[in-house]
Amino acid sequence: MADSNEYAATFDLIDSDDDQRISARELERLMEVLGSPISAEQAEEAVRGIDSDGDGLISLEEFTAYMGSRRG
Ligand SMILES: [Ca+2]
Ligand SMILES: [Ca+2]
Repeated sequence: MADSNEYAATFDLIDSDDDQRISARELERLMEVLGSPISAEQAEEAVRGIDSDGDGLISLEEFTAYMGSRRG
């Protein structure tokens, strides 16, 4: 059952309510913890940029694609 997805642990960390989706609220909280607070509007904008199926939430699949593309 080993998940080879190296981003799954990070994803779980951000997904504080364990619904397997990252919401704008969770992203906002993460940035606050990281010491780079963003507004709710900025969080929603960031989610929209990563959310490829348009459900307003980031799935592990979308998160992985985003992180992978950032690495180049
Ligand atoms: Ca969540
Ligand atoms: Ca989505």
